[in-house]
Amino acid sequence: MNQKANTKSGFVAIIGAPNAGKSTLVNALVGEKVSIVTHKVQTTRFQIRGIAMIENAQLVLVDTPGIFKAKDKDRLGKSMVHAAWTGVDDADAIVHVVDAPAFNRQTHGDGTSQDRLSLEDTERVTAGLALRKRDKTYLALNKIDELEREQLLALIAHFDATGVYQHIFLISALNRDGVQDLVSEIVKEMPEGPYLYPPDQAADIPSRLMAAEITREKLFLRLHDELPYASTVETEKWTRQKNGDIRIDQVIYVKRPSQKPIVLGKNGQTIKDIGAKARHEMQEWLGCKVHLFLFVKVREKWVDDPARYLQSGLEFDV
Ligand SMILES: Nc1nc2c(ncn2[C@@H]2O[C@H](COP(=O)(O)OP(=O)(O)OP(=O)(O)O)[C@@H](O)[C@H]2O)c(=O)[nH]1
Ligand SMILES: [Mg+2]
Repeated sequence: MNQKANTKSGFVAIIGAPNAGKSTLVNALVGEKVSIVTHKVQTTRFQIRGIAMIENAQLVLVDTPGIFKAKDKDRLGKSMVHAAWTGVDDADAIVHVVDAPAFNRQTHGDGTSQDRLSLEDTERVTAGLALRKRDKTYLALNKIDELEREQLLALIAHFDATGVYQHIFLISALNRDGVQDLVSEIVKEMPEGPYLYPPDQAADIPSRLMAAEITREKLFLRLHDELPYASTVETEKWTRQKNGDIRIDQVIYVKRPSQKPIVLGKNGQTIKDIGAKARHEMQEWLGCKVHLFLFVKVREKWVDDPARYLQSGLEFDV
């Protein structure tokens, strides 16, 4: 008799407030870095699909931008939030990731202004999920490495009372604590069906875009306080050289002329450091030598330019 288990596959949307740890969780599940992570809010700008193979199941993890209250005029923000909810509506299962320590601080009155926003955004996500009334909706209370047991129990009680979630998991995406239980539950609930991607593929993101994301991560890590989040990176050229090396030319776009010297740094030292870190990571990812050329340009209107949105898979008019 043929005992071979049938294959399962499906989309799992990872949503939550900015900075909750969604991309960290996706990377932990995939087992390699497919989505950039920084300590800054609004790091992820569009849907990124990471692919995890777990026994006979293929989980397509859809990392989404954080859900927040975008101001009327904030076109980039609005299209990011739209991309996040689209991920939810297309998914077989939903994982709502919460920054549990931030939520805990805010409910005890000792939160920062960012904690307050995080709590408000978390409640916005819960409300959005309540409207959708979907099954296979899970809560992942993240960053439990920073919390005491009693604090966790209070949070569980709070979220349980909303009636939105079928299961609540306690995880540390950073240390992978509790991640296995979450995965087992998701796999159990995935529909049977053929794999959606080749089993050895880790991500569904074009290489040029991934390369741009790597540089954007290094840029944000280096210049978090000095640059507005609207700075962006684009890969202009990608050339495989005769000797097998890859040459990548990228442009860092800033919004104002005054931001250009910040990115360049004294004697070009800042951009040199950013470039060296990005190149190092690209070499690990691509498994060959990379020659990276970075240019800085000012483009005041990029957040209003439809072409830029299409390039990263965002919808302009939302
Ligand atoms: N202590 C702790 N920190 C974590 C954990 N998971 C993520 N972080 C940190 O939280 C910060 C945000 O992580 P990201 O994965 O970029 O968060 P995100 O939800 O994808 O953020 P956006 O893309 O901006 O919406 C980073 O500094 C992570 O290192 C965790 O389990 N424990
Ligand atoms: Mg992210």
